[in-house]
Amino acid sequence: MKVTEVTIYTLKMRMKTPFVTSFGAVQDKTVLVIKAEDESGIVGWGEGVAFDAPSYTEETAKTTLHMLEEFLIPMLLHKKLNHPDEVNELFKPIRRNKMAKAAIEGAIWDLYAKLNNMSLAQAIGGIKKKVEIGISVGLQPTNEGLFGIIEDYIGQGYKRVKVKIKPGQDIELIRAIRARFGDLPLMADANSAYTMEDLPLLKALDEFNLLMIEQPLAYDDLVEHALLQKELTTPICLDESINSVEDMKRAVLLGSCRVVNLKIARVGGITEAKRIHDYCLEHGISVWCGGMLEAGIGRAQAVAISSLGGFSLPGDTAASSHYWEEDIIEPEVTVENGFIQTPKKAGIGYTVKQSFIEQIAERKILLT
Ligand code: OSB
Ligand code: MG
Repeated sequence: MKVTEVTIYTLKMRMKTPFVTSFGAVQDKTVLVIKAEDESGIVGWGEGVAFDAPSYTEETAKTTLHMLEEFLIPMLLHKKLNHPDEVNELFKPIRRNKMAKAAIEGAIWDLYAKLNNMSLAQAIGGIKKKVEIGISVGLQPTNEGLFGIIEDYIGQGYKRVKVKIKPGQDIELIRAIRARFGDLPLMADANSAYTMEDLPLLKALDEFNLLMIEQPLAYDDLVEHALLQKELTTPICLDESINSVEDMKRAVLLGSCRVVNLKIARVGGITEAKRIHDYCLEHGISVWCGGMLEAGIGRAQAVAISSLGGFSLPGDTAASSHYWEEDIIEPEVTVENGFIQTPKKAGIGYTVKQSFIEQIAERKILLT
């Protein structure tokens, strides 16, 4: 493979409803679409998924665009590659900037799979014909509103429900959901909203038999999560705190979690995500695939990685229609009885709607 030109499209996509977490709301999602063309004319597609504000991680849509334009894509252009794993190695001199790296690395994986006439899932080593899906529901203004949404998604077959919590919207909220929905497979995601001062409250949540509690403490902490896990019967799932296989090793050494929410973008790409998956399998950590409110290309990558054998719990990769009036791929991603079929076609397995992208793009940047 040798990439001879890369096009970056910047899109602003309006979500059907704003997604609210303990750190804020997202309604207009900036989507970077990355098109990488090989010397043979074959095209690979990637997606930049960072948010506009640096509140989930330190990256933003603008910092990822900057890194891609000024550093990452120039490093990659006209370089001969035998395998997409080499991209991870190539980018090692650039510190962090994981979502920027993942955006272009994903395009190289798609290109590689297409050049070898394999599905992305196959290229990664995926084995599952369909992947199991849950729903992540943002904070809602009222409990009644939240109950309506949960009812709707259970009715559609989603396999588990994740709700967001934050101080003031936590224990009574979970109690109310349990009272209303009984033993529904339920978990809570705090997006780092608590500290060890909240230990009594976090311990009190044990009563509700949550599947797990996601990222209760600081985004950059592993030590206090380990102390907390010793105090809780509920498994801790780390999201923000795991950004590399090295982080995962430290978390295992310390006992910081029993579960990991794996997002390709957060860890710098598919190669690193696969390494974390393999490490977790060997060390008894459960793995599932999280979401970044992605458009279709990122969603397709999530489906592919979820087809790896170690993804043993339902992921957050909901149907395209949960987020968008119109997605950038066809067919759109659909969920039936709580499963997405792993596509068999070459590459990401969905067709990218280039004319739709051209039509809605705010900017188009060509790098050669
Ligand atoms: O913590 O997993 C998270 C959305 C935005 C930022 C952070 C998170 C989330 C989600 C939604 O939980 C996942 C999705 O539906 O894409
Ligand atoms: Mg999370």
